[in-house]
Amino acid sequence: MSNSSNPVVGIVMGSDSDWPVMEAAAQALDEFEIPYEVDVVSAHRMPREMVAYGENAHRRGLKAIIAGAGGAAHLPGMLASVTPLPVIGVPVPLRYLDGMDSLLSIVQMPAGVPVATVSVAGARNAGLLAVRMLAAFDRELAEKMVEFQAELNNQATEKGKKLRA
Ligand code: RP5
Repeated sequence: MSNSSNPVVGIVMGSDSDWPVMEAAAQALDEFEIPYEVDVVSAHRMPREMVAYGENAHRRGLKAIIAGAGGAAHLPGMLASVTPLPVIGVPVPLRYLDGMDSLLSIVQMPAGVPVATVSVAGARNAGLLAVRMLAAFDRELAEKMVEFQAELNNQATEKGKKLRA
């Protein structure tokens, strides 16, 4: 799945069962009109394809990878070990352990192989972080992010007004 033939962000996950969490990343990218692709690339069930995806991602024009996985969540870290691109890891909570297993599997990377880990089920922030990465080299996109932040401010201010009334 993709929203463009020239995606700049890859959203990948260990299983299609991760999609209900991961679709929030796609939604955030849609809001900023960022072209992306979506795929299942399991570190454990399809390791060779996973390595090929990571090794080729920058040559295909991707600028960042958002990788979600649950349980023994090795996908983000393994991708980070074979791609030069920034990898944003999304811990997907499974039935047991409240996502702590996924979080710790993703966040505890050895020095030299960074993964920017968002909160458990934090796929929306993963999408927004990818937008910020792209905005660092795109002034128009940076201005869109400024507007987005102003809107967040307005919403929070309105909530405060309602509570004070
Ligand atoms: C992980 O195993 C996936 O990322 C998923 O969160 C979990 C379970 O996968 P399924 O058994 O639902 O395919 O690799």
